[in-house]
Amino acid sequence: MSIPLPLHEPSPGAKTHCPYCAFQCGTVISGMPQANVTITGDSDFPVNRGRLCIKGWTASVLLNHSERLTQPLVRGTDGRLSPATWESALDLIVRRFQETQASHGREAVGVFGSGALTNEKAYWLGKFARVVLRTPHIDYNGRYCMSSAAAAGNRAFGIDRGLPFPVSDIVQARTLMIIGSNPFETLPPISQWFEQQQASGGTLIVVDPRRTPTAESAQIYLPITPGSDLALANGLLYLALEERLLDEQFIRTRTTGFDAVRRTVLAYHPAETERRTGISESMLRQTVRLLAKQGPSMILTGRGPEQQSKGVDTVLGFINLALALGQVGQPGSGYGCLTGQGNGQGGREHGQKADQLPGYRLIEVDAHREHVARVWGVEPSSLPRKGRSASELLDSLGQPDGINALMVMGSNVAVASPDASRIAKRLDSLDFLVVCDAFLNETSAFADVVLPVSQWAEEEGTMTNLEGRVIHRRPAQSPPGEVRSDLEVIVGLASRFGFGRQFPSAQPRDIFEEFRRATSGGLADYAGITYDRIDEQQGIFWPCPDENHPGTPRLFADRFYHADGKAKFHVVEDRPGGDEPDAAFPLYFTTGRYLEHYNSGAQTRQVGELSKRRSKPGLQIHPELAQHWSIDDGSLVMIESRRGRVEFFAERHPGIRPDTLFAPFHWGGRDAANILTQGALDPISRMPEIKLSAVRIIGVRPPESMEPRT
Ligand SMILES: Nc1nc2c(c(=O)[nH]1)N[C@H]1C(S)=C(S)[C@@H](COP(=O)(O)OP(=O)(O)OC[C@H]3O[C@@H](n4cnc5c(=O)[nH]c(N)nc54)[C@H](O)[C@@H]3O)O[C@H]1N2
Ligand SMILES: Nc1nc2c(c(=O)[nH]1)N[C@H]1C(S)=C(S)[C@@H](COP(=O)(O)OP(=O)(O)OC[C@H]3O[C@@H](n4cnc5c(=O)[nH]c(N)nc54)[C@H](O)[C@@H]3O)O[C@H]1N2
Ligand code: SF4
Ligand SMILES: [Mo]
Repeated sequence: MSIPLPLHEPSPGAKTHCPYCAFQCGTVISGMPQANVTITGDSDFPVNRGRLCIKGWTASVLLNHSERLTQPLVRGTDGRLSPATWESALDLIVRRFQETQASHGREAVGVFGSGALTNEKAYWLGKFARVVLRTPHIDYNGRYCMSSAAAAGNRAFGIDRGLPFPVSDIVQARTLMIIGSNPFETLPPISQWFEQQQASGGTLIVVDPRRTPTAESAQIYLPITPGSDLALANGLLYLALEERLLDEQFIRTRTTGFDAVRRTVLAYHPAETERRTGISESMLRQTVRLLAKQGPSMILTGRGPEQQSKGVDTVLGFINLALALGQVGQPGSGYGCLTGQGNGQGGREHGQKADQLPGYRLIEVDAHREHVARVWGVEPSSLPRKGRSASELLDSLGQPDGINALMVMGSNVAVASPDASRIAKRLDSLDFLVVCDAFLNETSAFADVVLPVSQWAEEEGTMTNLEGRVIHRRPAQSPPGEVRSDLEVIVGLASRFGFGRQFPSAQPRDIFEEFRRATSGGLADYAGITYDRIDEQQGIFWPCPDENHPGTPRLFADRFYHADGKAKFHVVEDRPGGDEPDAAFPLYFTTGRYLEHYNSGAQTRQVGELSKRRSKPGLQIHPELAQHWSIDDGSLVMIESRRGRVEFFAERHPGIRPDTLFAPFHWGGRDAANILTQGALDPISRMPEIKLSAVRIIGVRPPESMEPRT
């Protein structure tokens, strides 16, 4: 079967959005299609207001790139990937999936999705796994990203929307505390909102083991010991109690469960909090007084406190604090999580997470199964139950009772997963791997079939940004060669499996209509959103239950989303991480991002200008620690954890804690920071602990010995 490609006439000056992060900057793509494309910021789009970061305006390079995949590739008996026709590639996938399921059972086929996929793709992929493959094992890279904050939001507020208010609300926060996020480098155009906040007299507090560019811009910087954020949250609440800073009326009328929390935090004495977090008692007192007395105050978290084996409890700790101070609900106040991937928000709402169905419905709730099964025209009992989380799914590859055949759409798991050497072995032990991507990457190196798919500016769909604003990704040019869309891949496979009726179209607009019905009545209700309404209103905030509904920019003004309308406090206790420093591995190792690269680097390492600026990962190290080891800038430093070794070049930086080393995770192979990291899981969110590992320095070579690697 071949589906005609949607041909879009080139439209110079086409407005769309950036391919990368959750800020989803509005962009204007101009120039001749297939050549000399330029990308500029869309000054009409109210989130970035014309600004872009360097990744956004260099993304044009990806469109007509020489390394772009344009034909399906199939691994031959010679072990090499060679061009094949779409028919033969799709036929092969279906045959191998069927053989795997016949010999090992339905659950032996798995699917791995992505927060980079549009809502339409995420929806179609989740339906494909549940209806066609009937496997419970579908999960996605958002598990590494948003899952802890999402679980905490659901527990405390009864709903998970990263920011429960528009970014413009930041301006009204007189006190703003950012914990473990570095938005000046990870969501750069957001800095305009912080600048405005400070210009109108607001105070910015940043909590990070490194003095990042974001921390540099703050009035108060708290250099926290890695992994001690939960102790900080409880310690601040202790001080709020002691100094009688609580909003008792808010606690009484809008929340439940505070008494138990009050009892537990009484154990978090300031001296102990100071010892645990490395933040002085006077700084702790100053912080809590500002949050309580200089309101409205806002607390935002990023991946620092979330990517820990206690990530959910940590976020709940900060939500407890915001609720106890009565700082939730009015403009300029509240707790928010800064979402990461382009569609990190929508990606977690529409059914590619192991426990979820579209509209933020839950796969283990009968009423939810019935609604979605009705829309899909299948028996509710035919839908699988909850499957394995991302880390557990990957760890089961090739194992007894594990996954034998896997399809990956939109993630470079070989680079992005903790304990990467172990994941490489797991990928290698698969019987069959399919990767859909626009470029080859470290994961497709293990693939049996690679399918070339279209990129953002060649396709249409909706994305949901960090504010919960649903936006319109518009096509600017048609895809090259034989490239097809992810949606066409799914439809091509489904029809070969005999499910053409359930997957009647690969057109995003058609799929969106079914998707609206599937989400209708769910928490993440998109039923009232249409492409036209998005265009007219510069995006629509969910929930939006019908076409006359204006959308919901602000949640929580009058009520929370639990049945009683109240927010819930949760008792949370500090505990050690999965791999704390000890005598043998005395240093903290943490990871994060450079401004110039995006995630696994699969896309940005293809962009010459970005690679020139940052061609490999550096190791951030405090000058005192460096001196102890005779490390200069550029020295090659071998780092070891209990999982493996990586050699980085040193970058001395007085802004990092002397007990902590930092490296970005944007590179693969021997440069992969994830060789060192560990995957202890949060018991609730199943988030792996990529922000916290114990390491030691085992060797130093001088800068001049830098020879090219073979
Ligand atoms: N340039 C760029 N921008 C991006 C991305 C990218 O790869 N590159 N990726 C996008 C995605 S998917 C995401 S999820 C977001 C992530 O955005 P951020 O959350 O801002 O990014 P990270 O650099 O992962 O982590 C933030 C900070 O956490 C700190 N940290 C480490 N350990 C701890 C700790 O124990 N406690 C505390 N409090 N802080 C700690 C790190 O030093 C780091 O500065 O960025 C998005 N935007
Ligand atoms: N040590 C450490 N590890 C981390 C993190 C960390 O902070 N530290 N952060 C984690 C986080 S927050 C995240 S989000 C992950 C991200 O890491 P990954 O899951 O690897 O995500 P990306 O590198 O963004 O993208 C992966 C691939 O998707 C492709 N792609 C993009 N759009 C599409 C599409 O529409 N369709 C298809 N088929 N392919 C597409 C790209 O070309 C790329 O090859 O990494 C996690 N890993
Ligand atoms: S990477 Fe993020 S901040 Fe940079 S231009 Fe793209 S959407 Fe905007
Ligand atoms: Mo992320």
